[in-house]
Amino acid sequence: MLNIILCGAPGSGKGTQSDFIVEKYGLSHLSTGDVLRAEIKAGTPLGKEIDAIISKGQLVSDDKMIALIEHFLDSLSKDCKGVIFDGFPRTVAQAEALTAMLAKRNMSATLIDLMVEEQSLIERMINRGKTSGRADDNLETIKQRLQVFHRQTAPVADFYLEQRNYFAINGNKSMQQVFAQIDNILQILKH
Ligand code: B4P
Repeated sequence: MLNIILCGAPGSGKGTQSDFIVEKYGLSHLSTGDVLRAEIKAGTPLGKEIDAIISKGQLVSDDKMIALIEHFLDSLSKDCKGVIFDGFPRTVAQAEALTAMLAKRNMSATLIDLMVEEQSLIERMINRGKTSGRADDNLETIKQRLQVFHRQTAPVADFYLEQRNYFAINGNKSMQQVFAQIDNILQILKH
């Protein structure tokens, strides 16, 4: 199975590149951001709790996220070609839990790190905010999310680097040029 983790700052293009990868490689796509937004849209009590957290640019608790991933892994079909973890893990605790959950199922995952300059990230999210309707695509929340990223998510890359399960790519290029870099990595990982 070809399991990859797309990691990068908010707005780095994880969702965008996931769509390209699904189209070419037919992998199962799990975007934790999409799952959380669906829960908010459903208007459940849990959704209301999540909405308050995301609107402030904070992360949902590790316990909730790890339970969600365990449930997803249990639901995978036998003929699944592999998984794109988009936006998970976002903390070292989530990375440790994912490694253990995958090992239990004789699986592992490689992290692909989308490196994008901060000014571009801000511009992209402000632009997305014009149409996304997302409560977290405004300048104040974006700045908060970037701080949370540097403090809590950036160490996840080191975790995978130490395990030699890590690739970094230049995410400042066009969507197609970024995908070309990811495609090269996936060709290596497939063999
Ligand atoms: P996410 O949904 O993961 O969203 P994101 O980081 O903002 O976006 P992404 O990197 O996917 O960017 P996109 O492709 O859309 O997270 C949202 C929130 O959910 C988090 O802040 C957190 O609160 C919560 N959450 C999620 N997972 C969690 C977890 N594991 N633990 C705890 N909390 C969690 O691209 C952005 C924009 O740029 C788009 O408009 C796109 O068109 C444009 N773009 C993309 N690539 C481009 C390129 N190469 N050039 C120019 N523009 C580009």
